Amino acid sequence: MSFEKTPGWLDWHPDPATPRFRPPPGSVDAHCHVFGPGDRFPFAPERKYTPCDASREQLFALRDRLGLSRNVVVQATCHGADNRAMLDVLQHSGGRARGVATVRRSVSDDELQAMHAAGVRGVRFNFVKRLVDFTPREELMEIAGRIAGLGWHVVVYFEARDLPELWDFFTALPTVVVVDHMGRPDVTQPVDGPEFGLFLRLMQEHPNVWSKVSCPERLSVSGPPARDGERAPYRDVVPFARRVVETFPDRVLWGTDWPHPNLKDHMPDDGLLVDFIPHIAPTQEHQRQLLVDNPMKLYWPEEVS
Ligand code: 0GY
Repeated sequence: MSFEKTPGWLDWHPDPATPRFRPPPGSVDAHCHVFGPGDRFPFAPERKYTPCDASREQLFALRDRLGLSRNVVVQATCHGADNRAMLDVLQHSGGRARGVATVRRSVSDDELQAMHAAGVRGVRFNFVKRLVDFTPREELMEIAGRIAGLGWHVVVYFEARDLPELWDFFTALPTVVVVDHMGRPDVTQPVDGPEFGLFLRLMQEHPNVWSKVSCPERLSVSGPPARDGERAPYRDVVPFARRVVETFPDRVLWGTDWPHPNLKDHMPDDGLLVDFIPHIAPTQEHQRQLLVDNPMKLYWPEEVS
């Protein structure tokens, strides 16, 4: 089956630069996706966008090129609750990929067990209205209760302005809760302002809440980076991500977000995204926690002594 891409769709970067920053051995890309390929894994009828293809072979090639060792593949909304493309990655990764699924209330215990055996360790609840239709909170809470028994966690994706309304739901979840992209702050607001302050308070008051310090290319308003060695890449996002890393060094994760769905202005060079890391985690200790220790604890605990 062939699919027509959403008009204006930006394809992933075909030739990313080799990063100047060398990630520590065993580093994990803890937020990435695959798209199709559509002729093998058709996109879901309820999707809000139709992307280009982005296969597991291409994901593994990027992993190696960037000097990373492992992937956490997050189910993309264009596949709805059909997790086959994501599971296919896990099954062909030689144990070097884990997954985060999207499931509906109708999922059976046998299906959850099979996903666990394949390497799924979490479910994602998406509250970004342009990406998904509304799901009642009680349905999500029921799913969270079931996956808690497997030792999985919940990944949540939302925009900063919606945090006040979502607060009670998030803080009632019975699992580790991983927030995508720092809750999508408006980086034109002060890092010490009330909006980001609420997100920091969520993490401060709830030690089960983790954050991905990912997606500077999505959050930045200062535009694409210059590779001139003077300007920090995505410099307006640096104070936000650095604050989270330095305040909660044992609860942060990093990821490329390849193949970067729904970008409008520019497609990032994934090599530059790796070069962003030392700006937000300047010390080797924080780099190791962000890229190795924390994702290993969450996704490969059996390998952590
Ligand atoms: C991201 C961000 C986006 C999309 C999705 O699953 C998805 O479709 O996550 C977005 O459009 O902001 O984290 O990949």
